[in-house]
Order: sequence, then structure tokens, then C-alpha cells
Amino acid sequence: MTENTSQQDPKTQVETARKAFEEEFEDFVRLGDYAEVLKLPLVEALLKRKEFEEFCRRYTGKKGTIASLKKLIGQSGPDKRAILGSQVQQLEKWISDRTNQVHYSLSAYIQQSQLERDRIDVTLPGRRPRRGHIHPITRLRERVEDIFVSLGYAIEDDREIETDFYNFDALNIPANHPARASQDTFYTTEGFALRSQTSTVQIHAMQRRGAPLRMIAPGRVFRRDTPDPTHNPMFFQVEGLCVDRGITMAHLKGTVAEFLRRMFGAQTVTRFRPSYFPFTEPSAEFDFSCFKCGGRGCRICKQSGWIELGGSGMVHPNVLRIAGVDPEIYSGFAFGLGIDRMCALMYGLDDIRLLFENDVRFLEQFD
Ligand code: FA5
Repeated sequence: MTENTSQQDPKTQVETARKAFEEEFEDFVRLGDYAEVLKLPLVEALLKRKEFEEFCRRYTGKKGTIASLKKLIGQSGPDKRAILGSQVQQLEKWISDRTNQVHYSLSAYIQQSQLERDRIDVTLPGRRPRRGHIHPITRLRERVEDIFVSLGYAIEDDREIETDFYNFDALNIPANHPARASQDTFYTTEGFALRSQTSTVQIHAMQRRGAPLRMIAPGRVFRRDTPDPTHNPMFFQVEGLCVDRGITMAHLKGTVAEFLRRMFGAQTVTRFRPSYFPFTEPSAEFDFSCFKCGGRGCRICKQSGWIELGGSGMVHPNVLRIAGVDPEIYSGFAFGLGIDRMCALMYGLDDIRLLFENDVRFLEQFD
């Protein structure tokens, strides 16, 4: 209560308070009508409620007008105390009667609108997440892995960045050897290179695990090849290595033939052609009878009846020695095949670049 009003006699102060309330309440009175409140947007109703609560607090709060008037009751003489008490009480009741309706309609409307806003219809169907699937190269790699694991081979996963030593020297390809040119790769200034073949894992695996050893190493390799329908600068190979006492070319042929039979069917025939790789001696490339025409000749095998798959041979004694395996005691065979071209053949693709363009419309076909 202001300085001015506190100098008035208590009865007048009660009257002044009533008038002041009535005047201010004018701004809120229409909110006692639920139909009026319904016209407000929720945010505005929230604002109005806040304003209204502040207004009410100024009259009926702990430090409000009614509380100050109640203090006057105690201070007035015994003859006036009862009358003043009843006047203040009446004013308090009158204020609460008038404000109750506004409180009620504002709160009811706000509660209803918030419920409406937050309502979740649990019966609506959910949004189905788009299910992806495994890339055809990965699927093929997993098939190859499954077959070799069932033949007792371990799977080695190794680095893609190599030193010259592992990519070339340890594989019996010294500097200036012509075989380096056909596997030119990407070099860093610190003398590291992206591996150009998974044969690097032969060395790491023998150094790590010694002999005897049976492992395959699927992985990414890199070459400075110009992209075309059968070449990519990045592609996948699977390396195989078996080192033990008395391992011969017969073991190599039997293993590769069994792998291809499990991969393409029991009728599959394998053939070996003499070849050259610096890290195997003797070396051979292997082909298998076309899975589509069974060897009669078709578009896939370019009418030859055969599909070329990879290189192989008996591990060169220099390679065994450099990896810490005694070639006087142990011998071994190794093979390597590219899975991108195999994948393209199996799915009838005429361009392996499609496999890495990541066009979802293309990849979706392999679900
Ligand atoms: C090798 O890389 C030897 N390391 C294989 C080997 C391992 C021989 C163990 C002896 C013992 P080659 O360079 O031929 O060999 O590559 C093997 C396969 O990789 C090829 O048959 C082919 O399928 C695939 N390939 C080669 N270059 C590319 C390329 N640019 N894009 C896609 N596939 C390729």
C-alpha cells in the first residue's frame, strides 16, 4: 500500500483497495468466460495466466494488499477491530470469488490444449527404417572365407599401407625388377606405399606365426591402373598360403579345385597354366570351367569355356627364408585371386566400376 493510502483510516483503505482491484480486474474479467478463452492461442493463454497470477499475488499474496490490511486489524482499537476484521474478510472473499472463475477457465483451457498438442497416437503405424544389405563384394568375400575356414584355414586381416620391403623386396622383387612396373602403386613421401597385392600378408603371417601355417587374407589393394570395365585402381584380392613339411603342387591343385567346386558346384573343372610370379616357383595361373555354360562357351566366358581367376605357385625359397621359415624343412603353396572380377562375372555385370560407384539403384538389386 502506498504512503498516501496508509495515512487514510482503515475503513477507507479497505474501500480504496476494493476500487483498485476492480479497476485492474477489468482487464481480466472477460477471461472468466470459457468461450472467450477458447479464442486465444495457447502461448497467449500462458502469458495471460502469468500476468493474472502476478495480479492476484499483489492482492492476496503474502505481501499483498489483503495481508497489509490484516495487519491493521491488530493495530486498531478494540471497538473497531471486529468491524474492520469483517470488512477485510469480506473483501478477501469477494476478490477470491471474482478471480476463481478466471483461474478455472484459463487453467482448464491450457491443460486441454497441452494434452492435445502432446498427444501421441499409439495406433498409428511406425515409420519403417530402410533396411540396408551387404555389398555384393562383401557377400562374395564372406562366401570365400566360409569355404576356407571349413578347410581349416585362419583368416588374416592386415595393413593396407606398406613399406617397399613387404610389398616388393620380401616378395623377391628387388628394386629395378620389371615386375614392379606392372604393380605400380601409390607412394607417400615417407617411403610408404598402398599395397598392390595381398601377397604382403604372406610375409607378415609367417613372421608372426611361423610354420606350419594355413591362412587366407582377404583385403583391399591398390594399383595405378586406369579405370576401365575390368580395372579399378582399388580392388579386392584374397591371398591363400599353406606352409608345412612336404607341401607340393598337388596340394595346391587339390585345394584350389576343392574351393572352386564348393564355390561354383561339384561339376566345376579347374585348370592350371604355367606362369611367372617372382615370389613363387614354379608358378601357375588357374582357370575354372564357366559356371554359366559348363564349358561349352558363352558370353560370360567369351566363348572360351574357361574363366581366369588368379595366380598361384610354390612359395619361393627366398620368400620363406626372408620371413624366417627354413626352406630346407618347410615348403608351401600360395595363391591370389581378385574378387571384383569374379563378382562381376557371377552377377553378369559388364563393368566392375559399377561396384564402387555407390549408386543405390544399382546396389539395391543385390538384396
Ligand atoms: C597378383 O596380384 C599376385 N599377388 C597373385 C599371386 C598370389 C600369385 C600368390 C602367386 C601366388 P595379379 O597381378 O595377376 O597377381 O592379380 C591377381 C588378380 O587381381 C587378377 O587375376 C585380377 O582378378 C585382379 N586384378 C588385377 N588388377 C586389377 C584391377 N586393376 N582391377 C580389378 N582387379 C584386378
